[in-house]
Amino acid sequence: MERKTGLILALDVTDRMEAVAISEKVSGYVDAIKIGYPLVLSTGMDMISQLSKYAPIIADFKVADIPNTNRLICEQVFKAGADAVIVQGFTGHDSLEAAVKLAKEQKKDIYVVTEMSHPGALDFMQQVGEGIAKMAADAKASGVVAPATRPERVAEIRKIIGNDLSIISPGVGAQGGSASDVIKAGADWVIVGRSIYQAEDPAMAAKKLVDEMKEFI
Ligand code: O7M
Repeated sequence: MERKTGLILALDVTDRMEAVAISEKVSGYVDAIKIGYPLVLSTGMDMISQLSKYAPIIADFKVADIPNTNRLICEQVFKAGADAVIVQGFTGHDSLEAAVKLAKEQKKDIYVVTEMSHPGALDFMQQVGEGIAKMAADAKASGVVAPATRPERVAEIRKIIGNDLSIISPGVGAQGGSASDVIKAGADWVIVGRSIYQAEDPAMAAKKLVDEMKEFI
């Protein structure tokens, strides 16, 4: 994924027309559009190819299965037109490697969730986040997902993965994180949903974030 603005839209709306209208409005400000269960379950897998004309599509299915099933899922998602798939890391190295191998064959990207951005991530996930980050680097994934709500953790994860992997970071705005703070801590992209798609003027909201990050990118 090429970094021009540092912004990824998380398009968690459930209406096809609304999804298309927002994508059209913000396409000049985003490097990718992340879509997941809310939009795909309500509209269908063809939403991926329909939106791919506005920006590269990151399919957020947080895939978490045995290696063979991970591969089968990623195969279908790439076939539908996605440029990247998000997988969970807690399933371990073999599950991740199956997804990365397929992605490399198809010149696509895999992003691995380390520690999530919500408060409940402290119950279990934070304790394994650093190990998952190391595993993602060893497996040569394209990048990891790390929390904008905890820039200090993003800085830690950056130290572990070095500069070969990207960090894409959700939790800005509605969850309390700051775009410029997490970019300064080492993230390459912020993933932003509600602060853009619920804004009165989504393009203006996206532009504001891009302007805020500009000097740190
Ligand atoms: O900006 P929001 O809070 O409206 O949306 C954030 C998006 O990022 C939403 O699609 C979440 O499902 C996703 N997300 C998190 O909020 N926290 C995480 O730790 C991980 C993700 C995510 O994208 O995982 C791949």
